[in-house]
Amino acid sequence: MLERMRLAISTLALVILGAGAAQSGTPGQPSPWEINFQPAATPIMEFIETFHFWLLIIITVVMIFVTILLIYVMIRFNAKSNPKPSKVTHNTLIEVVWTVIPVVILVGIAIPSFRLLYDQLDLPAGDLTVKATGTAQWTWTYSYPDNGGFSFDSNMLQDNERKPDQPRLLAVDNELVVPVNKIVRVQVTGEGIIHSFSVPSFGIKIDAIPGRLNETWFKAEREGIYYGQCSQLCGRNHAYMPIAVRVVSEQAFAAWLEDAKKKYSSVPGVDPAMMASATAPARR
Ligand SMILES: [Cu+2]
Repeated sequence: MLERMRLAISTLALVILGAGAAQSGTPGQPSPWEINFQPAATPIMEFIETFHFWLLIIITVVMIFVTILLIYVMIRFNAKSNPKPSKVTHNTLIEVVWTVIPVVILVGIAIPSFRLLYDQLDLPAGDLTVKATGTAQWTWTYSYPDNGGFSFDSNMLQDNERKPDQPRLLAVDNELVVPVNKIVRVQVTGEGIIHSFSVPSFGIKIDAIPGRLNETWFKAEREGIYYGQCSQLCGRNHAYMPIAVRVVSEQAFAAWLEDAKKKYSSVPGVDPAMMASATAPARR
C-alpha cells in the first residue's frame, strides 16, 4: 500500500515536472547532466526520494496558485479597472480557510518528515558493524569490529592506476565490502580533522568527528558498487577522499572476509583489542 502510494507520488511528480529524462544513470555514481538523485539502493533513500517528490508537488501547486492569484489581483483590482475599492476588512470564512489550509499542508509535510527522521535515527539491530574513520591524512580507514577487528586504509586511485571502467575521483584501492540485504551499522569517527561519511544512493551522510562515535545504518538491496565523497570541507585533500562501498552476495562476503582477515591482520599499528572495544554501543 505504502509502496504503491510512493510510486504514485513519484510518478506524478515526474510527469508534472518532466524530470523523467534525468532518471537514467549509472547506479551508485553521478552521471553527466543528472538533475535528480542517484538511483536509490536502500529503503531509506527510496523514502527520501518519495518525500522529496512529495514536497516538489506541494511547492509546485502552492507556487502556481499564488501566481494565478497575484495575476488575477493585478488585473482585476488595479486602480483603472476597480476605481472604487471595497472597504471590507474582515471575512471570517476566508480567514478560517487561509489559516486551516496552510496548517493542513504543514501537517502533510510534518508526518512523513518525522517518519523519515525516525527511520534514519532509530538504529535497527544490525547484522554487521563496520567502522569508518576519516583520518588526518585524508583517507578513510575501515574496520570490521565484529569480524576479527581487522582494518585497512582506503585511498583514491590516481589517474594512472585506474581501470577504464572506474570513475575518476571516486574509485579507490580498497573498497568497503558489505553483504546485500543485511542491516549494516556504520560507526563513524574522525582522527584530527572533521570529515563526513556520505553515500548518496544509500541516503546516508554523517559527520566524522574526532573524539566522538557517530552511528548510522543502511540496508543495500542491490549488489553493485556505490560511491560517495567526504562531505565536510576538511582541508587540502577534501576532494580526494572518496568512499566506495561494494555490495556483494552473502557467500561472496564470507569469502572476502576470509581473505581480508589474512591480508589485513598484519597491518602494523592496529591493535585488535582496541578495535574489538569499538563494538560497544555508542552513546548518543
Ligand atoms: Cu574529509
